[in-house]
Amino acid sequence: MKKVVSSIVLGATLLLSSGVFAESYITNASDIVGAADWDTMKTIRIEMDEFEYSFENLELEANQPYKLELVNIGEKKHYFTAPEFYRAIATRKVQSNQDGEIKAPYFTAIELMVGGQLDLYFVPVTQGTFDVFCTIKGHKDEGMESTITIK
Ligand SMILES: [Cu+2]
Repeated sequence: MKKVVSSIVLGATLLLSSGVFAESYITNASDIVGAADWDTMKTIRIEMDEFEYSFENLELEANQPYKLELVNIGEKKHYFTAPEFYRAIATRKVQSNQDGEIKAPYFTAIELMVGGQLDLYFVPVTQGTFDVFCTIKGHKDEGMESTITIK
C-alpha cells in the first residue's frame, strides 16, 4: 500500500512540475523569433563592473527585437542572472562573436569572464518588471542588482 501511495505522489509531482515548466517560459518562442523583423532590431550595450550594471532599470518594449550586448569591463567575473526575465522573452540565441552561438528555449543565467562579451538576441513578450543580479557570493550585497521592465 505504501508503494502505491508513493507512486501516486510521484506521479502527481511529475505532472505538476511538468505543468509548471510548460507555463514558465515562452513555448512558441521560435514562432515569435521567426515572425520578428530583425532589420528593426535595437542594440543596447550593458556593461558589468564592480559591483553594478550600467543601468538601474532597463525599459524594453514588447514585440521589439533586441540585441543586448553584455560586456564585462570589470576585474572579476560577473553574472547576468534573471530567471523571471529570461522566461518573459522569446530567445533567439546567445552569441559570442569569437566562439559561436547557443540556441536554447530560455536561459536562467549568463556568466561573463573578465573582458568577455556575449550578445543576447530576443523579443520581449510578457509585460512586467524583473530582477537581474549577480549570483557570485557577495556581489548582490555590494549592489549588483537592477531591474528590467517590459512595457
Ligand atoms: Cu558580480
